[in-house]
Amino acid sequence: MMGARRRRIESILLSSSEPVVVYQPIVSTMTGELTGVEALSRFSLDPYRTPDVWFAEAAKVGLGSQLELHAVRRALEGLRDIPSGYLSLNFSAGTLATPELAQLVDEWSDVADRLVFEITEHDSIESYDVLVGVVDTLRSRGIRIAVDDAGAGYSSFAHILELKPDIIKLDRSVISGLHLDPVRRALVAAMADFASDIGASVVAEGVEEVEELFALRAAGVQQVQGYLCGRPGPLPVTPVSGLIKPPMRALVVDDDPVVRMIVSKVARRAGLEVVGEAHDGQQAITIATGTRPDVIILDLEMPVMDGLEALPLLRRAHPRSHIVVLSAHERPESRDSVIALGADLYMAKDDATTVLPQVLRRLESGLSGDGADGATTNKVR
Ligand code: G
Ligand code: MN
Repeated sequence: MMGARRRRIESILLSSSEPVVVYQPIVSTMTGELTGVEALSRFSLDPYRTPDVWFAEAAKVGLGSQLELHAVRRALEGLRDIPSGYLSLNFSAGTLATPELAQLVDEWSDVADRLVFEITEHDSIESYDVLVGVVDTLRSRGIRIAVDDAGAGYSSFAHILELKPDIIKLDRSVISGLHLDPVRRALVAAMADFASDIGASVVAEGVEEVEELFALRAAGVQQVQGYLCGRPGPLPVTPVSGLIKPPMRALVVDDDPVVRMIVSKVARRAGLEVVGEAHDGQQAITIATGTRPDVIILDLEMPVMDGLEALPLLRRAHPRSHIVVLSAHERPESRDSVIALGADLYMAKDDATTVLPQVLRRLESGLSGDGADGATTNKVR
């Protein structure tokens, strides 16, 4: 019995056509452009079995790493037909520590910076010592490390803490329906914050709905993978186009770092990209010249050059930008002068977390019209 199963895996290892490798696009939530592709194995043998069943069977007969390496060698043959971006390959932790893997990395060292190794591990790892050493070596060669299926296995937090990955791939079970579920959304946003704090990025897996995509972008997730953007298939990979328009780009100007942090977060949650933060009018002008933001959120009272002085200069240099003035002390006379100097909207700082998100979301979704309740609007271009 065992003999027949082992022989079946051995015949795959000798095959030059099994498994068939398919490639799935991974795209930027900001631009819709391809950032990378993941190679996935498909076995066309009888009886049909999903790939995880074949890999599990191989592991049972002691050929798990052999089969993974065979599949990865086949996947790497496609690299020359992937013009840009990275190629993501799946490994279990055990396979990463084999001498065959070290040899394979030597062979492909000239393209190491285009390779991502996904660690797919559903079992808990007793000691990370060996694995962390292996991962550090791979990283020193230029290979990026991803933790796969994060949020699915009971030990994925431990993997993340120990391996300090470059990429965290959030499992479909966390992503699915997040636009309808504030708890999932909060978890994903927290993971995106966490990733950016450790210099990593998040790939959301299993994205099937366009609403999920926009909720992911608003949560700060940079990359997505799923049927929505493209199913796994033969090369060349072409992601579905026209799905993503680039977000509006915002500049946040306030001398108080806490206000800057809150307003930036509000802007990101509304789906905007924050391209800069400035602490006075002078710095705002410099950054705006370099980044040409679509939206400028401007404080009035600031040292060096205040908002009233900067406003007409910003307006003249950026006639098409939306300028929203946030004032600590809302006064009718400053409201009028601010609008006269070219602001589109004037609102109190107290409304930064209530009215501002509505205004920004409305701008971002391309809807014009009056500002939301509580804000004075001049014109919304
Ligand atoms: O474990 P890992 O995340 O590497 O597995 C990816 C698997 O998920 C592949 O078998 C792939 O075909 C499948 N997959 C990819 N995108 C989607 C999706 O949008 N929805 C579903 N249901 N499955 C997907
Ligand atoms: Mn994977």
